[in-house]
Amino acid sequence: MGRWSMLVVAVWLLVWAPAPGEGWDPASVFVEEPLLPSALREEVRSMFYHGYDSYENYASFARDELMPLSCRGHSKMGGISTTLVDSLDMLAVLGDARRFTDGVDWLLANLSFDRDVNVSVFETNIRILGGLLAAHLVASNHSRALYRGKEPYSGGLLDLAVDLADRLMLAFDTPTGLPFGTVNLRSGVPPGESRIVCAACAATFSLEFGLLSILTGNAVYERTAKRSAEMLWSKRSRNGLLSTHLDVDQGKWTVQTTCGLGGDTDSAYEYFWKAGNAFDDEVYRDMFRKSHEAVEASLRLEGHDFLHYVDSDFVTGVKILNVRSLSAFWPGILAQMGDLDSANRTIHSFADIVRLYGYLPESVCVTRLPHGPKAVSILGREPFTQGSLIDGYPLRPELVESIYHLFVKTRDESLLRLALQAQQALRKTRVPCGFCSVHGVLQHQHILLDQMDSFVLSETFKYLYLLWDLAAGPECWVNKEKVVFTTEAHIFPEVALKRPLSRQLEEIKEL
Ligand code: DMJ
Repeated sequence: MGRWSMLVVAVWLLVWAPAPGEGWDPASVFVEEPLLPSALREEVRSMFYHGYDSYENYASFARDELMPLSCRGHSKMGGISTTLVDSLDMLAVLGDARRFTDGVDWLLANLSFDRDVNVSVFETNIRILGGLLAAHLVASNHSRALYRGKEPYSGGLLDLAVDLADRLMLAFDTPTGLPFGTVNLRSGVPPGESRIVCAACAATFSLEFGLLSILTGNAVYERTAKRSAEMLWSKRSRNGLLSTHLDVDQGKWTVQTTCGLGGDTDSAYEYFWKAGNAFDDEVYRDMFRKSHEAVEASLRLEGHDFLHYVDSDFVTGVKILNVRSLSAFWPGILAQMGDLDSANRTIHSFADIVRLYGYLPESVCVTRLPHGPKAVSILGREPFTQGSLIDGYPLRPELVESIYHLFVKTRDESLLRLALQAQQALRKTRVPCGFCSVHGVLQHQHILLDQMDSFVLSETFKYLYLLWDLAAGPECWVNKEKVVFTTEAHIFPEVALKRPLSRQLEEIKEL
């Protein structure tokens, strides 16, 4: 073989050759296996530890995320220990006092937000602020006895949370109250920062900022979150839906093409629902009620054997035939609302896609699915736009999250079979240093990538674990108490959220 041919083969091996476990046929993996909830729960526990211990050993707590193929870490999220903070309440779910205490002690000794780094306001809120607050509530709960440090816990995580929130708050200093997308943790909004923000990035603060207001007695956080959410809501389309991006100066939509429940809008709707309930807040409740009506009227696409929530055009309302992976949170909300039939049908339609491709691709056009022709004929002569194809599956939690919420309501065993299918697919992503995201899903290539997002540990494994725990006969405290899951699956006990809101505290102070 000549030198050039050898080079080509070497490059092919490095770049394209499938790693072990890649390119599998779904039929060979989704095989019948006994539904044994306690064994499957233990399997999830060991999967979580494989990811968490690999992060600690190969990335180190100082890094944000693990790179499971190269067995090292990255700090692309500011170098603020994202995976550690994101994982703490999962350690509490597992009852792992040793790792929980070690993690908290490590953060109290090492984590500082006084860093010259630019971070995403949205991601830092949901992963870090949410993670710190959830862990603070666990550590403060003496009866749970999960924090076993040398000294009693004295609120250090809450101090970190306040320090971080005050840095994020600088992003909201805009004419509309809509936040910039990025802040520098040390110096505020960076010069030249884009003045465009995504809808979800403007309205996914109510739970974290609301709880912070309750814990500190300082109303400013909760008010800031609400002002931004109300501003966003006031910009909804004629059909009552949000689009994806708007400017922070006037709140004008910049990309007026798409409305849907996928990325860039998803958690805005989720937080209308969750904040309305968590805080008994009529303003958020009304936003959700109207959002729900609009979603049902404009995004629902169904036949007798499928139900999808697709996208629509902001101006014309014409349907765009995307089924987006991130929108899989929606049936979980429907389940919590009590629309069990729609929740069940949507979840089963997502599961059909998983059976076809092995994983849920980021976006697939309805016409690609077995029931695609039927879906299109249901639309009849109504104009519609073809959807997009976005490949890849970064081990997202949304489908198992919804399965969990529906199982809470129905205890329907068919849901457990779908969860088992998700777990069977996750087994294929395991490598010696963790779990890998997947690319090439739509082509059944299943190429493993050097990426393990922190939400794999904080959400995907948490919902799976809690599901099997519920099915086995609940042992975990989360399944025995009333809790609210943030969009990053951080656990906020309802009793903490039902304390008087800061607004009321302010009123009390004024008496
Ligand atoms: C998580 O970080 C959060 O759930 C967020 O709201 C959007 N999706 C990712 C996981 O898919």
